[in-house]
Amino acid sequence: MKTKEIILVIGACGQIGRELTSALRKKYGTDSVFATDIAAPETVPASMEPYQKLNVMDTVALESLMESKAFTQVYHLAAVLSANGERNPKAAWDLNMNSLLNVLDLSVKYKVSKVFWPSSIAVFGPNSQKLNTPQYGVMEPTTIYGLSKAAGELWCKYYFEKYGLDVRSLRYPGLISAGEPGGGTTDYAVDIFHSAVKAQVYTCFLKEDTGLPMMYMPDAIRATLELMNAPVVNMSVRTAYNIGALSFTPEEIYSEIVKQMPDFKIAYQPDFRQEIADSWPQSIDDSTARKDWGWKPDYDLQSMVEDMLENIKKLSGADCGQTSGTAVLV
Ligand code: AKB
Repeated sequence: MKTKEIILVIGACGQIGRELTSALRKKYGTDSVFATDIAAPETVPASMEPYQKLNVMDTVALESLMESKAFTQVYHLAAVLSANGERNPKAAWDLNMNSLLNVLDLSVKYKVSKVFWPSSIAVFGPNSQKLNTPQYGVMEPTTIYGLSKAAGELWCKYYFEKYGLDVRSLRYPGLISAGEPGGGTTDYAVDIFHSAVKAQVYTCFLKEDTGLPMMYMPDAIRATLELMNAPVVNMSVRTAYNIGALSFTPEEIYSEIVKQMPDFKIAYQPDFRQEIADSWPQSIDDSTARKDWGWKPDYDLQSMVEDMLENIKKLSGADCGQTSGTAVLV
């Protein structure tokens, strides 16, 4: 007999959380997916219901929720990203690490079947291979966010090996969606669309030739669902899987947008985020994910830009956007 899934999403109001919660609800039913975030309920759209305010650092509150609901899956998305992390490194480390440890401990205690926790290309550093960065190789991240993701990956593997907890993870590249991003170095690739649609000049905080791995949100959501639904025997990676899709520079995405919005202008004013971007890979070797669970992205630069512009135009005026419903459910 198939067990009914009861799913907890932590960080449901963030850039990934909004779209993942909606995709999980399409797949498993609204009432089976319980959304939580630090945001006060009155600031959260009614479509988030069932929703509860939760500070993931509050172990007592998290335990009382997990004790009351018998969750079968937990998606722990709350994190401080790369740029914000550098503003207060110790606070970022504390939140990113201790929240993960809380979730892992309680998931063991309450016998959760599967846990998802996102990692990032930020686990790589200046000594990593820049092009086609392999699954295994030199990492040595230089941001506190990258340090916390690299250490977190090893904690996930440790909990799998010591306690049999089925934790799965992806090293997301920069994620592009109509909704607001969360304080990362790749956020320029979202901000640029909002300026284009508002007919404003976009001032980019990275240099024009800074290549980074990126992914359109519908691909990222589908990757997450595919990973979580893959047979356990196929999971050869217990840290986090490399996944790739697009790689482009600010000038390349600008050129693609200009094809549709010929008056759009860009200026460059690199700031502290340039050093972070320079430490990361330019493209990712995701052959292990392709082999283990069939990963394959759908969107290229042109189709992503077309879809984003259409979505942002539709959304202008609304502040908490969701990318198109083209994410395929698995
Ligand atoms: C960031 O820029 O910090 C994130 C990431 C690549 O994980 N988008």
